[in-house]
Amino acid sequence: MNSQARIMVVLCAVMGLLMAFLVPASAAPITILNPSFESPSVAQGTNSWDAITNWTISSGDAGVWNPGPWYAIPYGSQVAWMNAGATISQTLGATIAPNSLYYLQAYVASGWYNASYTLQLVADNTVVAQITGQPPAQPFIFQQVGLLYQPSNQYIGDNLQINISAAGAALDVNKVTLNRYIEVPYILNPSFESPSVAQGTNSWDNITNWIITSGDAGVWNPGPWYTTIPAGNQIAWMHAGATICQFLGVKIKANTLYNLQAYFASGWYNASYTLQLVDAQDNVVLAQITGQPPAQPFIFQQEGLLYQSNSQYIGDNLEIRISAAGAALDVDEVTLTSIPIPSTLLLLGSGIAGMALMWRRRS
Ligand SMILES: [Ca+2]
Repeated sequence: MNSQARIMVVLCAVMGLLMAFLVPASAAPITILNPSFESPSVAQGTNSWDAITNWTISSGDAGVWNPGPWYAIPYGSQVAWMNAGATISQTLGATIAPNSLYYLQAYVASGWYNASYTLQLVADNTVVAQITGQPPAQPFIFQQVGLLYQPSNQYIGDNLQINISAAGAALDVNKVTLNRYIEVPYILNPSFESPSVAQGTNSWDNITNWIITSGDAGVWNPGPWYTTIPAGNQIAWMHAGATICQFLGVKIKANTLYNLQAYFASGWYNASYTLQLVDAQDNVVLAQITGQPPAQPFIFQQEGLLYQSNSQYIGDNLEIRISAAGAALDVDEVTLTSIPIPSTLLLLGSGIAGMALMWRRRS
């Protein structure tokens, strides 16, 4: 590494650190009406029949129940009861926002041994995420269950709907919550708008905040070459054999899920990309993805990878590397975001892997 690169690394580290402090990760609750089934209010030991305020009973029989001494209830004094075959739904007022990870949770219980629940998130009349399971075998004990949903671009702006279904036997439900984890951006000049160049022109071996470690690369303002650019007016161009990287001020945190994404395109048929998340201290590739941009020239497609922090690398700085092979590659809008993994989700490692696969298929 030459001295200029070293200085850039230090600058990146300082600026990245500042950004990390200015934009803390946070969970924002999404409003669910009557989330804990306290309305309509009923007397202890009684229930409503096919009436739950703000919820639609789209199949079967369901209502609210004030069970009194039957239950230790997580919130309030009422639960929703659902017979096997029942589904309750609520369409939320909030629209799906980009750079988000949604976490739907509910408490489920049953007085029967063979009850099962299904939680679903629906967008644009499509089930986008679901989880099915059984409440605790011990009767009348509530357990919190949940699912993660990372929206793909096609659903941004749509309303989310929640479905809860019961099968096998009667199910009780309490306190439904939906949180949006707002992802934290870490990358400088992520969409290659700097240095700014005139339409139809490009920079050569100069991309602000990025280090070109091999081959030739720069920014390009392609104008009419591209009908759609993911962000701004400029993209990065990379010749075959080129690698660009950025050292981030972000240190790897425990129990964190990192999501690295970028848009790729090419004017050639045999271009391929490699996107890597790297431990900069140990020079270890933590996660990578290799593939080809769309066969149709000058069409961008988003690709990405997920990395769940491993205790061995905690405290080390992250680096992003992007490489081109085969033919010239164009890149835009690189995003690295992270969310702290709630402790209950650490048990759902397979669910996270499943989500990654689903997400890749859709993109
Ligand atoms: Ca751009």
